[in-house]
Amino acid sequence: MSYETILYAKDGAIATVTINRPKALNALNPQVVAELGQVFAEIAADAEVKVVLLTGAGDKAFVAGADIVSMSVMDPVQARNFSRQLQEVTCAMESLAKPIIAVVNGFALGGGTEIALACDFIYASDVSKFGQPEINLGVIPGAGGTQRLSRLVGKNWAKELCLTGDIIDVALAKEIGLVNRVFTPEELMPAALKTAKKIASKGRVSTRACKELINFGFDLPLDHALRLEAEAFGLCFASPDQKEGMGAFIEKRKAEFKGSL
Ligand code: DAK
Repeated sequence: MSYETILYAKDGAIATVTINRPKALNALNPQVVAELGQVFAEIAADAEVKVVLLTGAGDKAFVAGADIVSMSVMDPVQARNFSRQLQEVTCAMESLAKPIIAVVNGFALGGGTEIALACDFIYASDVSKFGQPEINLGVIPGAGGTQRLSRLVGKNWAKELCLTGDIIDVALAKEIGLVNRVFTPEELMPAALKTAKKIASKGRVSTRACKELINFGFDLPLDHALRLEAEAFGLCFASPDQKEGMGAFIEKRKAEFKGSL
């Protein structure tokens, strides 16, 4: 499939999606959001891909938010459709059976922070900045900023960010747990790739189970979530990767996981 506002590259089991509107700091207009939906559907159907890197083109921004120029002329129905479109993409990312690492290389604001939050974790360069500035535009975060952000960093930090609209630097983003790791701009992509390759070397069934249990078990009562964990643990024994992993340990060799989903 070909795309106009994103770049899609595949190297074996690693797919890289680059939002490519650097002149507008990779702001999310309806076409970008539609193409993100398409590329994640393509990735979901591609058995070869095991891990995804999501980043922004250029050296200034990951995503500076939803495109304010496009939004400024929307009527209520168009705004509602755009809203659903973005919510569906973030939910599809969360539901994707393959981990997505957000590789944040500059501003991640508004919808940019929200897209990063829908990934499985965030690696960022030391020049990155985060924030939910929607309140300055007379609106609120609409793609998870009030929900995924508060679940990740706690209600009080989420409230401070959403209510002030402040843009915070990466050091504070790391301190509050929004970002996992920080690198120089040059080190960022190689580090993300190294982690992606490590994850891609694991079994598909166990990787998927970990992502799904952490995402969808988190908000359940603990005893319910633990039961789901036990079911998924059992399911791993249906995969050849369980035999390979335990067999390799006993034979004192490196495991090679080749099971399919
Ligand atoms: N939209 C459109 N264009 C943008 C943009 C944006 N969000 N951010 C930057 N640009 C454009 C600028 O207009 C400028 O274009 P030209 O003037 O060159 O044509 C170019 O990118 C470079 O930006 P600046 O000249 O402003 O660069 P600076 O370094 O001076 O400033 C900045 C960088 C990131 C601090 C500044 O550009 C800025 O404040 N940008 C806006 C950030 C922002 O407010 N983002 C939040 C947008 S609201 C929803 C889901 C999600 C959302 C809404 C609903 N539903 C599911 C309900 C999300 C909402 C948002 O994200």
